[in-house]
Amino acid sequence: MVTAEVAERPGASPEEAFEAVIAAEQRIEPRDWMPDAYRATLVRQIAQHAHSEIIGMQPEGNWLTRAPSLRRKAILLAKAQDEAGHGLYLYAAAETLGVDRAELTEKLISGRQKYSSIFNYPTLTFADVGVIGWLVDGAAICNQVPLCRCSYGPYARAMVRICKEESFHQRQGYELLMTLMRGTEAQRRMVQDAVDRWWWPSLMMFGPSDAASPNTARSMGWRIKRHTNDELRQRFVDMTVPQAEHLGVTLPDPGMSWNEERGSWDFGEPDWSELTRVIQGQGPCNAQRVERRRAAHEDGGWVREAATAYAEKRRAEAGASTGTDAGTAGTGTGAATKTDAGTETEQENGK
Ligand code: FAQ
Repeated sequence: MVTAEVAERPGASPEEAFEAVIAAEQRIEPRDWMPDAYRATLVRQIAQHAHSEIIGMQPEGNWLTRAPSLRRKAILLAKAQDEAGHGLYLYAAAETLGVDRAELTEKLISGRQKYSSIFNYPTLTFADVGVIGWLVDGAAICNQVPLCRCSYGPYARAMVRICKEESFHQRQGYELLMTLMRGTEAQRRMVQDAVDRWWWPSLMMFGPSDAASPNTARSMGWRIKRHTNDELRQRFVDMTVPQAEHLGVTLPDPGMSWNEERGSWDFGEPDWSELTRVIQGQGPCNAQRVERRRAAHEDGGWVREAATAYAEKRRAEAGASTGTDAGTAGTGTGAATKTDAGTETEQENGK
């Protein structure tokens, strides 16, 4: 809610109230006035984030039927289910901004909205599942913990729960890799091969370099983003190097060295042309990922129809028993749906 002093000052314009809330480190909520560009930036980022969680189930889902033990299968299933849940919280957060989840899904499968580049790489062995947990979820945590302090309330609250679950994901990945590293020589080679393939794509998850990032300055001004892409990438490298040493793997960056002066690791430049290609849809698995998502969406059409018919029936029954008009009692209007999604997100995170 808008509670900053200046926001409550009689005669303060909506723009002044908005700026005051941001400056006071308070939260903008769905009913508050916000600039169109702030709304559009949030819709872009939250939708991209939600799509990433949903598409992100595919690379690991590839191993659900081939996990080497019942324990590993149960863990992987739980992780994939968490990711579906993250997608749902994030779509609900996006809906509080006045967009519709069906419309966002349509934009994803028609290539008009992005999802994270990282999910366009194949998972060739079971070690990839461990490396995704360790590196990809590790990078996601670095990027997402600051988003818990994002200026937009529903997004910030959704991130609190998501980050808790991502921590479990990272630990399960690291534990899987530790187990493999204690195994045979072939298993250790398999881990090293997976690290070699996922290291650079994981660094690229943080987005282009600051010099090539058109959105960072404005998003930081609005306190949507709290750190630049390069700052978070550095934080990830510093966190990961000792973990790699403990695990006994080599990070595939011969130029990496400790910089005493900065108290940080110097590391090589990712291949930015590869990131551009993958974002533009030319990564190894882009076509397959979007096609699977489209097929799943079409296959699920009957579920959506059945759920809609059931909701209508319940509404009609409720209207008949209270004597209220079904249209007024229900949540069929755009505004009501918007509000419901926001409240749901808040309740989820208040648990
Ligand atoms: N991939 O100006 P910037 C996860 C786009 S969740 C694709 O720097 P911004 C959990 C960017 O959208 C992973 N596109 O943009 C999990 C922009 O597009 P535009 C997802 C990218 O927004 C784990 C353009 O390039 N996490 O992993 C990428 O300020 C395991 C210019 O870039 C989030 O979405 C990329 N890597 O910063 C699930 C976190 N990077 O303007 C399953 C929230 C940039 O042309 C298994 N998002 N672009 O439309 C963010 O923090 C930010 O949006 C950034 C990009 C940091 C990703």
